Amino acid sequence: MTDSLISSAYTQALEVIGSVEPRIADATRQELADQRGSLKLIASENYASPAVLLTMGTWFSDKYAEGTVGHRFYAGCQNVDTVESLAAEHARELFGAPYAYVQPHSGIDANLVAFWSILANKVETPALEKHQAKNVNELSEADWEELRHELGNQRLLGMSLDAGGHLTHGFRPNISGKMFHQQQYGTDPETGLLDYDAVAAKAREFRPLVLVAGYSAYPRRVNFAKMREIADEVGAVLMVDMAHFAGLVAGKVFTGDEDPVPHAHLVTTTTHKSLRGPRGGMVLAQEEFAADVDRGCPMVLGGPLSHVMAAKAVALAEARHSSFRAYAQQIADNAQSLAAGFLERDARLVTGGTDNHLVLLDVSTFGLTGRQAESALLDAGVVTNRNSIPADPNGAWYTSGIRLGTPALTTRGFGHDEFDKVAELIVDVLSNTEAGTTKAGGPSKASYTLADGVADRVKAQSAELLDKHPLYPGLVLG
Ligand code: DSN
Repeated sequence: MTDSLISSAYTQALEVIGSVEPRIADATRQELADQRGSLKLIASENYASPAVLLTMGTWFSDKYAEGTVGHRFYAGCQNVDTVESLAAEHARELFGAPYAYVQPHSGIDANLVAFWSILANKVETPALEKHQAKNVNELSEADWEELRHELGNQRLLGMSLDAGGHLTHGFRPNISGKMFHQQQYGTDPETGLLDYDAVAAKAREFRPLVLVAGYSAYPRRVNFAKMREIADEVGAVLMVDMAHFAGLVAGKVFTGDEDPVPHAHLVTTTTHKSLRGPRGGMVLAQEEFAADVDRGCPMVLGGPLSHVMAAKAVALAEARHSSFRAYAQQIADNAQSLAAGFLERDARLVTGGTDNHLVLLDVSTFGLTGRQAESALLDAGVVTNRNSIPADPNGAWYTSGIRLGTPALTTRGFGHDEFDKVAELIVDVLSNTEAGTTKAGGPSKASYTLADGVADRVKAQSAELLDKHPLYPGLVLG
């Protein structure tokens, strides 16, 4: 697609939008300017291609299509069928998965679909026997009353939030921690690394129905073959949430034991992180779960977002291109450069480094909480998010860590030298930030002071990097 086509597509679209609600057109322009002008290091974000973004802005948004391909609850879904079939085909081919369900609207939705499909597939209950129903999809209202109690006692073992797991892996405030009787595994207190023997011991004792692997803030690779051995030994279903690293799987950076697809019964993902697609989710499944996964809508999902499924098909087609492998490898190489840049400057990283797409920086060595560090960095145009570290004394709100990811800036073309400079700029900000005090004079976990001139200095140096690697080069809004 040529630059002038993209420029004129967006210029005209914004004119149409602006003629109805100019403030939305203005905010859209401003968002582009803000994203162009800041160092985006949020590990779960990226920049989708213009083709992916444009695909989301069409009349597919207007169509209802509950059901599955060829089996819809609405008439006139022939084009949605084309879109959904293509997205699923690309997903199966790209990941080598027997089955792909591309309807989930988000990662949490994808996980809910997977959980319900496991319950539907594996749970035999007195309620089912009593009513001689074949599975949970055939229960009456009265059966559900009884079943809710029983399903609540099913066991799930997932990675704890402070070790890098996700809310949906059994964290108490999430529905996954309420519908399942859950326990969590952590990481080794000394090394910060996953201890497979400890996970196995916990699984033997707890005997979960579901073993969840995957993470959103663990800076290392996982051996999914070992996780499957553990699941098999205790008769659990292995569900892997690869939302963060789907791009590294697609790009063949994670292969063999590190590729979850051949090892897990179910793999869930988002499509907008390292995979660089539209905001949405997806479930890959072994055949035995396919029929239950297909009941995701209406079991736990609203009608599919056909315009987003179309954009998933476009993004997955992009990820099947050989250039995506180079991109994925560069994400991992850049994370190494970023980690090395911090270590050379005496910063402390959880696990001492990284071998995926993210780095978890312990900011307590700068005398700061994660919240103070996140805010000071934002003042200097560096967009990150605060994150708990293992055994975090500051809890999940203030935290002691900053999570940094390389997928977005790698899309802009950043390489080793740029990421080394990013580490330098971050250390500059954090070493020039002082924790504040509360009104009563005690230490504050939120307030801070960034020394005069630092924000401007860092912004000026960031601008040099950002100008060298423009976001959507050639896209000029008229
Ligand atoms: N919010 C995503 C992340 O930042 O990792 C996960 O849900």
